[in-house]
Amino acid sequence: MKRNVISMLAATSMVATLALTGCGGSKEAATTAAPAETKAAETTAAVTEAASVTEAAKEVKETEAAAGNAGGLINVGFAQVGHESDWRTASTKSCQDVFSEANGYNLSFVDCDNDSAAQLEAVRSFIEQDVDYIIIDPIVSTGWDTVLTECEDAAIPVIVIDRTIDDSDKYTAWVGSDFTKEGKAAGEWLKAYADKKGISEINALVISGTTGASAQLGRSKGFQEIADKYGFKILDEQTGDFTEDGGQQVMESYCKSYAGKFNVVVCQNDNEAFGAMTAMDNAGISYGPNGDVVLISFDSCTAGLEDVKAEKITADFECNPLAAPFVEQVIQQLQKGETPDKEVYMEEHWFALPDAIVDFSVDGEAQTMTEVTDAVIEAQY
Ligand code: GZL
Repeated sequence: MKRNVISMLAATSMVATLALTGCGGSKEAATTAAPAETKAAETTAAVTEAASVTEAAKEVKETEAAAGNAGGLINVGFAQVGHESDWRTASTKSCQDVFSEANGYNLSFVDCDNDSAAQLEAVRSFIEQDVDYIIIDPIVSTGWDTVLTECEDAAIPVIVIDRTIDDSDKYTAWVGSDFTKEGKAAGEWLKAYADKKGISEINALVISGTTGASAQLGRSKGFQEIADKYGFKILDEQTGDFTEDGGQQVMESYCKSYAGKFNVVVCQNDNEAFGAMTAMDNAGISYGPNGDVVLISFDSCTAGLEDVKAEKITADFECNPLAAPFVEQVIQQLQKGETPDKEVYMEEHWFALPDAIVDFSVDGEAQTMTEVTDAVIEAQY
């Protein structure tokens, strides 16, 4: 019934649009057949009609969402980036645990395998299914306005998690992290740590995340800003696509091209760091608090913190994957007709062993570091 209602409303809307643009006959015919004052009246009427159709679609959707579907479940479509990292696994599990049938949800989950075209297709399939809400973790930050307009026309609220959408604001809320702050924190920590250790010159190699992902854009931007501030040299930056294989391949190339020329490696997630460590092991390059290379990572997944404790990664900058409980809060607000905040930032921590815990600030705000202990590792995602 709901699909028929929405289709009828859409058809009316099309008729209204046709009248507005003079389509359904040549533009010239629409322009010459009616004197100006009649045309203006027709246009006004069409605009009014189109607006009322969209409003009606929204009312149908709100009624349906409030009632849930036949089983009282709230239908949620989730277009996930993929399965490229430990972080991603935790993010997926968080959503599947929260949006369970026991909690009153029917979750349609699509693993988009890092394929942007597949992700747009998944969102359109959710529109076809006429879900109540759509969750998107955008693989890349652009190319979204058209499909978000389609969601808006179907009166389906969109909640963005984790990475950001930078070319459209046609979504209800975003829940995620400040990636630029993460990059700045890594840079400011490195400066404080280098000063403590008497490292006078920083020659860094960066293994970045998926090109165009807001996590990559933000971490690169933030670290570069601090590198410029203190005169770090960034010898190279290549993408490891947030994967272990990608991190290893890039690091193998770096070990050949920059042998003996670098003393810092920045990996934009733990899985890249795992790959980089394999490559440096194979090249006989030492890393960690007692090695020749300071290894910095992001995400702070359990395995990453284990490598901090094992004195391999010197500092790990967390990105919290457990967004689902906050997304559910947004959905519950919408169910009650309330307006959620447009942005919800996740809490994050900066991890190291005691010797690498130093005082530093980001944009003038003093930062706290967390010591990696067995208990901290046990509690991590
Ligand atoms: C960051 C997230 C990134 C992680 C990677 O919020 O999008 O994608 O840092 C993951 O581990 O692949």
